[in-house]
Amino acid sequence: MKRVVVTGSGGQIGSELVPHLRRLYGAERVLATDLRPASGPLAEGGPFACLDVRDGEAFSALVRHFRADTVLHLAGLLSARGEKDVALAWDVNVNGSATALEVARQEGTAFFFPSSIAAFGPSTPKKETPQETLQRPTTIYGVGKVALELLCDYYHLKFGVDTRGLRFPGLISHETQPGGGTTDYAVHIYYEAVRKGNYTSFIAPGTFMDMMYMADALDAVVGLMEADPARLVHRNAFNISAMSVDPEAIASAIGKVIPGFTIAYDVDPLRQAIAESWPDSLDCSAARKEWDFAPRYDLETMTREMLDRIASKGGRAA
Ligand code: NAD
Ligand code: AKB
Repeated sequence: MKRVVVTGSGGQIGSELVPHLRRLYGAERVLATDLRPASGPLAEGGPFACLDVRDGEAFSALVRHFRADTVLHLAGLLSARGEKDVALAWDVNVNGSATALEVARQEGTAFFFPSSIAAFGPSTPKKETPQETLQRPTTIYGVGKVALELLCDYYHLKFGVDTRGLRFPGLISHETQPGGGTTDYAVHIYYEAVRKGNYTSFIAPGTFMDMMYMADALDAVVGLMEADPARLVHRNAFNISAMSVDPEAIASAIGKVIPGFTIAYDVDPLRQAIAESWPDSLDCSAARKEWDFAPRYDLETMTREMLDRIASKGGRAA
């Protein structure tokens, strides 16, 4: 991974992955793209271009002119937003991703696809969900993730494209707000803790989902894309997680840093139903074995860092 094109780079992951890659490989070697013009570090820290991933010709031309060897394809709509606009979610998440994969084939690049815990459904074993198991998701977002996991494997087998993917859990970060997912509460809670000392959760107590701090997610993307292909038994996509938590567990970790912090509940039926259809906890042994996945942050260390960073920005989102 030496010359990289990143799609959807203005989102929660891309806004941190692009600067991370620019530090690793050099600013001029990472082309950030998104639908709309970027401002701030994304645009000022290195090359940026507007790109709708559904436009295959424009996409191919950018990758060719940049002489990219890797496409990291982050553009997409998250789970709750997808349920509110199914046609758009299908168009961007499936048609747009299939276009991106075809560009990678034509231009001879490696391809990274971010799958999700959403690739599982209610019939999947809920605890220590295996790497390979039943995948019958009940959201349009999850259906798209399964389709792309399979398509990425197909492109590897049929055309030799170096496709690799991660099933991200909910990602917790303090740079860019999450873009309409079910796990968003696990970010909002930290902002509200700093601003108000209390939080009203749209996810019910006792609802466990996998989560991970953004720093570990960035390391995981680089670790997987740099991994020796001879060690990879799996490709699309690896279970990864750093913790399995419910809102009470996060609230209790925050309470140790902000005494008196309280949590209340006003459950959103849409996002609660999605959360209940996902696993409680993933088995990440394949990622550990095949490319040494090892997250550094647990709930306590992540909580301290989230609260420190948000407080240092006066509780404001970037
Ligand atoms: P986000 O919603 O924060 O950002 C997505 C970006 O995609 C936005 O900047 C948006 O402008 C862009 N985009 C939307 N439609 C586009 C189009 N047609 N062409 C080009 N760009 C377009 O998402 P994120 O949280 O950064 O997630 C990135 C990827 O990782 C997504 O595929 C998501 O499903 C996956 N993922 C994220 C999480 C998480 O917790 N953040 C967890 C699992 C998987
Ligand atoms: C969402 O909640 O939609 C995402 C995800 C886990 O895929 N954060």
